[in-house]
Amino acid sequence: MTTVQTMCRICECACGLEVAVADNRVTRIRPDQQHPYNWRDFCVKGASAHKLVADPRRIRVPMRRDGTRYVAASYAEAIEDIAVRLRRIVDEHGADAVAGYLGNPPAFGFPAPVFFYGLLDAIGTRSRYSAASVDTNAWHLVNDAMFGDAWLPVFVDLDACDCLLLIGSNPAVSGMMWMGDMPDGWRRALAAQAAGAEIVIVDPRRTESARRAAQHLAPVPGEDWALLAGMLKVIFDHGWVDSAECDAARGVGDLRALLGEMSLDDLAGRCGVPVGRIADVARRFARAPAAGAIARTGVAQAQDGVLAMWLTQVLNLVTGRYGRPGGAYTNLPPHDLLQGMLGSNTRASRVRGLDPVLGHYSLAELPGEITTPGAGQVRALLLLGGNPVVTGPQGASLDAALAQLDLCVSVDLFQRESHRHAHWLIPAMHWLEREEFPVIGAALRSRPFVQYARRAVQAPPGVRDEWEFFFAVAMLMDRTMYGVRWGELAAARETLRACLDGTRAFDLLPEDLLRGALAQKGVLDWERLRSSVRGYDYAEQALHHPRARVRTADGRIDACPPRFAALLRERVGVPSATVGRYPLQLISRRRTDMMNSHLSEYADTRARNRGAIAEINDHDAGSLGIVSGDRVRVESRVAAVEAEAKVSADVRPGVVVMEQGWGGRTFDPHGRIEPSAHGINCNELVANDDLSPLAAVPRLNGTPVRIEKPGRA
Ligand SMILES: Nc1nc2c(c(=O)[nH]1)N[C@H]1C(S)=C(S)[C@@H](COP(=O)(O)OP(=O)(O)OC[C@H]3O[C@@H](n4cnc5c(=O)[nH]c(N)nc54)[C@H](O)[C@@H]3O)O[C@H]1N2
Ligand SMILES: Nc1nc2c(c(=O)[nH]1)N[C@H]1C(S)=C(S)[C@@H](COP(=O)(O)OP(=O)(O)OC[C@H]3O[C@@H](n4cnc5c(=O)[nH]c(N)nc54)[C@H](O)[C@@H]3O)O[C@H]1N2
Ligand code: SF4
Ligand SMILES: [Mo]
Repeated sequence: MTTVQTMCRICECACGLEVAVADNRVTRIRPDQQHPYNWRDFCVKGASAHKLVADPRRIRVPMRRDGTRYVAASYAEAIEDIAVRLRRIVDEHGADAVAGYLGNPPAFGFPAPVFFYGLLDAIGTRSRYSAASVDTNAWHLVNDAMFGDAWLPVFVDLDACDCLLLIGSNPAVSGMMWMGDMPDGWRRALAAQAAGAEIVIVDPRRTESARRAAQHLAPVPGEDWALLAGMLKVIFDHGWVDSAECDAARGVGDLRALLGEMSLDDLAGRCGVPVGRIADVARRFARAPAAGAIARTGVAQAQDGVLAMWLTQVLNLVTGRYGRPGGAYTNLPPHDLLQGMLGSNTRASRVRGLDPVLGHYSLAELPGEITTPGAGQVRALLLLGGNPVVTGPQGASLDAALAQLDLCVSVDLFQRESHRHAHWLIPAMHWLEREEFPVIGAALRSRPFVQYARRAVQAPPGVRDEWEFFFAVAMLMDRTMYGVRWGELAAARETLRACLDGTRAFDLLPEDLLRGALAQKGVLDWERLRSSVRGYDYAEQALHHPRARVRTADGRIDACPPRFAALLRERVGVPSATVGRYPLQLISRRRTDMMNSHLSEYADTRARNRGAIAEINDHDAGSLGIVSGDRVRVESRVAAVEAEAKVSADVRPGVVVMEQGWGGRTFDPHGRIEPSAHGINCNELVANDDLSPLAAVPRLNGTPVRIEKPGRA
């Protein structure tokens, strides 16, 4: 029996763990209370992570589709077959015929996503998709436009903050993080509130977090921009601004003039928050000695997420909150590796002509790119750790498209709904089996802290590191990857076999690559990183003004990027459209024991109707004749699902709330265990042709729906 200190890699909280191991099996996972960065966020997901490792449905060897079943194969067979088929597709149809989708979990690790992109680069394809288009796109766009850095996290100095404004975030369930984590953040915010500070939560549902906050505002989904514009109007009118900050930034005057054209009454009508409430919150925020505002996925996944994310940062800027104690700040990351890591393609998409965000097209576009004939039609898809049929919009249409692919390869621990049509299932290594420096997380910490994550157990015999798979495919395709090319196909095949049999080592080690890349910035000491068990602070903690890392052309923060200003002006002129057949709006909620669609098989197995509940406001329910426990039909323009009604005063009128992540099956490719599925997939209701402007995010929050008892017209 040994105990391994490592870090959890399920979510951004990056909790320090103590993993008890006996006979290469994890027997228990506990928070590491000595951990210098975080252990207090430790949750049931981390505590039960080892269930995945030992699950009998886990993919432990490459599995090849043979008619309706799967058969085990060797890596050499898998890599050769996949490389040959990819080469044929590229030769006949061009590189863009091969697409990649990166899901969320691999982003918490290191070599797999880097080598995944290495393979996509080696192939030369621009057809890239990721979970960012259902998550972070608006964040990237706003950062890029305002700061010239698509990866600039903004944190709040929670302990000293007098007014914390949280928009579209439920940290009591999700943790205080999203593209920047604040360890133990929710408890720290509550402690500050107990000492006299004020938490203000903006959320259409009175959430677990909103219930604890001093102030809760419940706007109409997707209309937060109007609330924020109203607050800024009040703040400018009263002169509650920091003139030095306003002068230092570009465009504050333009924005002020633009807001001057709007009426507070109209804005209040748009967001459904009375003028008096808007003015009151504006005053609380602007007059507080220290304050900070943060907007998260609640708005980023809604119609005008870009506007709301932008105006939130403007609020921090004009009230002089950046870089001040108790205010909003950024970090100085230990490396610059995120810049350009995902690709630099800017070509508009083939079918819909939409601009990519950070080189990626919207997941909502993937079905059309697979089914629409023509040059560049997607014929092969490589999926790394994603379940987009469940987590993306209108899963049925993506599922139908996936069935048409000439080649679909999934690299995952399990065969999920999205991998139903896969020709190959390639095993993934669980993070408890991986040793790595999680590069993305390291750049998004609110403290200058780094940790090299240790392996707790060895992977099952035969499961190879994912990077080796991607690398080997590139080599067999006779492509160059990270400067390596293995020349003649025949020779390469032989060498490869030796590598895969374990009789020869791959020449390229991701660690060497990383070590070299990290050395360039000169902040991290590799030996120290490798040898420190629980991680360490690589610099003094400081509350940096975003100015410290702005990369805009003139070195100033842009408070009024022209594209955003144009969109704002356009929005004001167009009334929100939630009338007619679909008068309600669907939003989703997360669960403590699930991570998006994965871990659902272990979540609350005793609960009745888990994942199939639709919460609606008591007044709406009254007028529809619905009571708690009724079967109801929730219908959108693209689909209908059935659920059990839960009538609640916590939900804003006009809003329906469902849990996300349910409804997808987990299969056993060995055919021993029946596919399991629980709940229903609320994302079926989300149209894939109704995307937010600029960010191309489907309306996961704010989908127009109707609700009724089945059998009614
Ligand atoms: N337990 C658990 N933790 C998780 C996850 C999980 O699945 N389970 N997922 C992780 C991931 S991948 C992410 S990205 C983060 C996300 O974490 P956050 O970005 O902090 O978002 P959530 O906590 O999901 O809270 C979003 C809130 O927005 C509200 N909302 C919906 N529509 C609107 C709107 O139009 N306006 C406003 N103002 N609010 C709205 C919802 O009611 C919800 O309470 O959480 C992470 N943490
Ligand atoms: N309605 C609604 N939809 C949403 C959201 C919402 O709030 N509401 N949230 C969105 C957000 S924020 C996100 S991030 C996306 C997530 O979208 P996805 O990333 O597509 O979905 P996950 O459910 O996280 O799927 C993860 C897959 O990765 C596999 N996996 C887990 N660990 C590993 C690993 O270490 N290696 C590999 N190779 N595979 C692994 C799991 O088995 C699972 O099949 O969902 C989005 N969808
Ligand atoms: S899943 Fe839970 S234990 Fe793991 S990092 Fe996130 S909060 Fe911590
Ligand atoms: Mo996410």
